[in-house]
Amino acid sequence: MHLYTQSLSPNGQRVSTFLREKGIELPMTEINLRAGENLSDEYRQMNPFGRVPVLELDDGSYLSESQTICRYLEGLHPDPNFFGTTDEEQAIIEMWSRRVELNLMMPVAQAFRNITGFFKDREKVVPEWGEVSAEVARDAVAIFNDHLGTSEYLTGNRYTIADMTLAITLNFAKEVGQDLLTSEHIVRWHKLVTGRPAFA
Ligand SMILES: N[C@@H](CCC(=O)N[C@@H](CS)C(=O)NCC(=O)O)C(=O)O
Repeated sequence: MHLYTQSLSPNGQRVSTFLREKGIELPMTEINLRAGENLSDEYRQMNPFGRVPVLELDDGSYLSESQTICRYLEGLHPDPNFFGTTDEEQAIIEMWSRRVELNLMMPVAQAFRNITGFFKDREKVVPEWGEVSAEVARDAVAIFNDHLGTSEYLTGNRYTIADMTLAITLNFAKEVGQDLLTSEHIVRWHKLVTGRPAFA
């Protein structure tokens, strides 16, 4: 297997944090997003959407979507478990993962991309959409904060892939000037999660 990634990007961090949590080492190639290496015809053979990360499997096929890559690696290395064991647990973890991705990670990314114009060389930038997205992200964080007032982690008393994605999203948001770590419960939870060695 071979990982193509940009380790500082949020989705790159999702896979690298997961690898550290699992104690897995993989050969990897850093893709220079700024230089548009992910937009070449050659790269798009691996992922037609031109995004990182991509995992090349031993049979020469490719997986993209960071959560899909993590799920595949969990199948190969089941312990420790981050995707749940019973049907119910797996469904609850997936529910929270999708809530984080769709309601927070996407708006944070849209706010970053449309307010800063970071990728204006490759996409249309709409600053007003960036501002709306930043507001959507703030509203979503309030909901996660309320939930974490009654739950140690997103899914009860166990740390999962959903917590990894939320912590990485909040770290990225702060780095790009969207500090969403302002409410009591989410701050408590964030300290707990980012105190793990995989986040060091
Ligand atoms: N849903 C995808 C999102 C991948 C994604 O958006 N990756 C970003 C880095 S965080 C990227 O490749 N950006 C480069 C670009 O937009 O040109 C996943 O989970 O892997």
